[in-house]
Amino acid sequence: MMETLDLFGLPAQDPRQDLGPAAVVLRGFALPYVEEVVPAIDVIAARSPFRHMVTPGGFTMSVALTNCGELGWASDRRGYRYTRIDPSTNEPWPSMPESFSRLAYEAAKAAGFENFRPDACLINRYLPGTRLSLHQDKNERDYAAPIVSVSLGMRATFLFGGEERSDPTTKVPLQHGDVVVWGGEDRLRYHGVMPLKDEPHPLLGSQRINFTFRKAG
Ligand code: MD6
Ligand code: FE
Repeated sequence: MMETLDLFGLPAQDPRQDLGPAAVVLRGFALPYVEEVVPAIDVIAARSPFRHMVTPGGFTMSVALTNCGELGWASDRRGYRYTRIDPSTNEPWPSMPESFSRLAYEAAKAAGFENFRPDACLINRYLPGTRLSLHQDKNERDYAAPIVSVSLGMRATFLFGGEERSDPTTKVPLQHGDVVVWGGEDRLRYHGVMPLKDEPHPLLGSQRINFTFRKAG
């Protein structure tokens, strides 16, 4: 069968790509929100700056992170946890902008998860060379709610594995505006991000920003 080509003669991307029974990539879903959401990143980072956290194993993470929402994800030598107070500023995390909650709610709905009301948004910043090693997300209280993950800026290769660290992984290219939603039986699958190449993005330059929205509390 002949492949569909877009306006530029490039293969047209399927707007939905299933990664599992309850995990889907929604291509470009966040694009209509970019104008509202991107400027808010700087407002959040002015109050709770991006920082490199230390893992319980003593390694400094190559990804820099901050949070918005009632709860924020944090790591130190004692473990991973959600906190109401930013440990670097001793102030509450900045509140979640309405445009963020709306994006997360609509993406979850498009993926088949009704009424998603996240209380936490982890904001990761990747620079060229930054990677995120394979991990499971399991610090949330309730695994019934999905996770909504938004990619902005430079493209990255997302690795999606199984329930054991040693399970084979598939490589999923993620671009500016793509949203991954996962939950249900896929909730505890290992995943990570390969080291980023330096291919500056027209809007965000040499960085990739990822939001992961969760119902953590
Ligand atoms: C990232 N994402 O894409 C890292 N976790 O930068 C994650 O670790 C992640 O995308 C849980 C669910 C979706 C994700
Ligand atoms: Fe994760």
